[in-house]
Amino acid sequence: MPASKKTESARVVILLGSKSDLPVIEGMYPLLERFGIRHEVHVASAHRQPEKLKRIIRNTEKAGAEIFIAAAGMAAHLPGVVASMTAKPVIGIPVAAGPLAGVDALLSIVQMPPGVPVATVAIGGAGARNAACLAARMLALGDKKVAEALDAYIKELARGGK
Ligand code: RP5
Repeated sequence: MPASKKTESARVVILLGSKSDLPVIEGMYPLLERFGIRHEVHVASAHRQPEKLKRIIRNTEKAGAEIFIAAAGMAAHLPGVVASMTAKPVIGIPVAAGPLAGVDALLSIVQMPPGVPVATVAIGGAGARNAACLAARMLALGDKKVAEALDAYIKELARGGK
């Protein structure tokens, strides 16, 4: 597993359609760390391991998960399937995994039917970083510490940071 914080009480659960998606989410860890957001990562394909996926969602929700982030490539149904299994906010990251360079995944993730939303970010690593920032913005609504860390980050961006 990557260098993410694995605890029993992750606030953000990151789900990947395949181990091959791991490099895409690397840029999320430093952001989640600086925002002080406990997180954990699981690989569970919506197509190949639907029962495993269901179990992970059930168990992590029970343990306190507040937001799910799902990254997948090609016919990327993972974020939508996650949104069908939980009422918590779901953020989808399209991964450039096949000959269509992630446009396939983008359209698969963004075109959800009414009532089952997935907040879709950009394709690849930039989108993954925004997924971390979006999760922080959601948690900041009810968490002063996260709000302060987010505010400091936004000020850093204004000074030319990245
Ligand atoms: C998707 O298919 C995964 O999310 C990955 O992006 C892509 C290829 O998966 P692997 O064949 O590398 O496992 O389901």
